[in-house]
Amino acid sequence: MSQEDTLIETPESVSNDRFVEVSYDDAIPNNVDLSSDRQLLKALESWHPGYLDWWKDMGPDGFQEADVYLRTAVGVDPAGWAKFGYVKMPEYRWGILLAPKVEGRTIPCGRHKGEPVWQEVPGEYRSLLRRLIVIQADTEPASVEQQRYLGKTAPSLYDMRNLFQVNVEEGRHLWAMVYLLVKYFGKDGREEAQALLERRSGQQDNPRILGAFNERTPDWLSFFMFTYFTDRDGKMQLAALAESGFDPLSRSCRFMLTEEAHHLFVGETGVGRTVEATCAAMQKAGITDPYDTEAIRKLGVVDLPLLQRKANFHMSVTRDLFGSEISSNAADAFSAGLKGRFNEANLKDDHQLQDDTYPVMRAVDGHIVTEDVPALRAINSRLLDDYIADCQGGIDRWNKTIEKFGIDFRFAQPHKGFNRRIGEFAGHRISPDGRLLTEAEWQAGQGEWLPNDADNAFIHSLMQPCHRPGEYASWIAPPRMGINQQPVDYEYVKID
Ligand code: BYC
Ligand code: FE
Ligand code: FE
Repeated sequence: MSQEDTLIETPESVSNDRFVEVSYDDAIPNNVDLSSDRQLLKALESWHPGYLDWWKDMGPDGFQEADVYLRTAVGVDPAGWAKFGYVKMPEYRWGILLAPKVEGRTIPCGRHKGEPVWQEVPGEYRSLLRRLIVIQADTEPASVEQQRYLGKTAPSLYDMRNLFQVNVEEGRHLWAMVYLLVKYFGKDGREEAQALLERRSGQQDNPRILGAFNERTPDWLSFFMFTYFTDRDGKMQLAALAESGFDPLSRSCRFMLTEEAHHLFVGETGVGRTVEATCAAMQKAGITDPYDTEAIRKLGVVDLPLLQRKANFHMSVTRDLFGSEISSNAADAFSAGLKGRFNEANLKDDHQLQDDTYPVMRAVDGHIVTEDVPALRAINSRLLDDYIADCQGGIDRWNKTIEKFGIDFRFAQPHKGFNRRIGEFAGHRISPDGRLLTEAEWQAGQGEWLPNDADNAFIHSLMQPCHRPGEYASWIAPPRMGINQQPVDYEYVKID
C-alpha cells in the first residue's frame, strides 16, 4: 500500500471549521467568496454552460447517466476534505477551492525573493504568468479527452470508477485555472478560458498545446502508465507552481496536489496489479522465462517486456513535457518568482542562482556528455531530474512483486535521451541503454523498445469489459482494498 493511498482515500467525514466554508448551495461551489464579486461570478456563470457542453461532448463516452461512487472535494482541511457518494458525472460539483492563505508568505525565489507575495498580477510579468496558467489549464481537459473511450472496456467497476474520479477531478483542475484567468486577467483571460473549451486533443487544426496531450490513450495499460508517469509531470509542475510568488496560483496548485495523489495511486496500483496478475499466471502455468511471450499471452495476461515497452513510451513522451533542458523561458519564470523548483523552500542555496551551475546531459559531436551550465538556464533540466527520481519509487515496488515470484525480470527507466522530441536529445536516436544510434540501428531496434504492432493488437484483444460487481479481467489482479473502505466487489458504478 503506497503512502499516497493512505493519505488520500480515507477521509469520509468533514470538519473544516478552521477554514472558509464551502457553500454547496451556489451553482459553483467555492471557498473564494464568489458571491461577493458579481462581475467575476457573472463571467464564470457564462463560462459554465460551455464547460458542461464540453463535458458532454468530450468527457467520458457513455455512462453519463450512471451513478458513480465519487469523492467530491468539500473543503480544504487536510484532515477531511472530501465526501463520497453516488453522483451522475454531469452533476458533479466542480468547485473552486484554494488552499488556506499562509500569513506572511514571501516570494521564495528569484530577484524578488523575500518580498511579500503578490495578491494581484504583477504587471511586468503578466503575459509570462498567463502563459504558464494557460499551459497548465490546457493539460487538464486534454487528459479527459484522451481517456474518453476507456469506460467501455473497463476491467472492473472499481477501475471504471477510478477512471471517472480522475476525469471529474481533471475537470475541476480546469475550473481552478479558469478561475485565475477570469478573475485576474480581464478580457484576455476570458478569451483564454473560452479557447480552453475549443482546443481538442489530437485534433490537427486546433490541438492541445503540449505534445503528450495529443497522444492517444487507447487502452487501459496506457491509462495506468499515463496516470503513473504523466500525472506525475502534473505533480512536479504543480509543485513548482505552488512555489509561485503569485499567491492565488500557489494556493490553487497546493489544493490540486491533494487530488493529484489519487491519480498517481491509480497509476501505480493499476500497473502493479497488472504485474501481479502476470506473475501469478506464469507461476501457476509453470512458466519461468519472462520472454516466453506466446505462452504467457495465451494465459490472458500481459508479458512483462511489453509492459516495459509501454512504460518506455510514456516515460519518454512525458519527459518532453519538461520543455528544453536549457531554457530561457524557465530562467525568466524562476527569476520573476512565478515558478519555483521542486521543494524550493527546502533547497540549501540562495534561491536566486545568479552564479550557480547545474550539470546537464547533452549530445555533443556524437557523444553524450554532462556539462555544467548556468543553473538559471537549467531549471527545466533540474525539474526533469527530480521527476525521473520521483518515478523510481513505483518502479521499485513493481520490481519487488516480480522478485517475490522469483521471476528474472526487472523494469528500468530508459536513458534520458531515449525517444525524445524536445530538448537536448531531439533529433538524436538513442537506445534505452544510452547508446547514440544510426537511423538504421534505431529502425531495427525500436520494435523491441516501444510497443509494436503485434503488442497493440494483443492489448486490444485483451480489453474486454468486466462490468459486473466483483468481476476483474484476467490481466489485472483485484485491488487489496476498495475505495473509502468499501469492499472490492462494491457496485462502484451503477450501470442500467
Ligand atoms: N510540447 O523553453 P522551452 C498536468 C514549447 S501536466 C509542445 O523549451 P519552457 C496533467 C514551449 O511551450 C503539467 N511544445 O520550454 C497531467 C515554448 O513554446 P512558445 C502541465 C512544447 O517554456 C496529467 C517552446 O516550446 N503544467 O498537469 O521552459 C493529466 C520553447 O519552450 C513542449 C505545466 O507544464 C512540449 N512537450 O517549458 C492532467 C506547467 N515543451 O512559448 C494534467 C506550466 C515545450 O515558444 N508550463 N514546448 O510558443 C510550463 O512551465 C512550461 O510552459 C513548460 C515548457 C515546462 C511546459
Ligand atoms: Fe490535473
Ligand atoms: Fe491528475
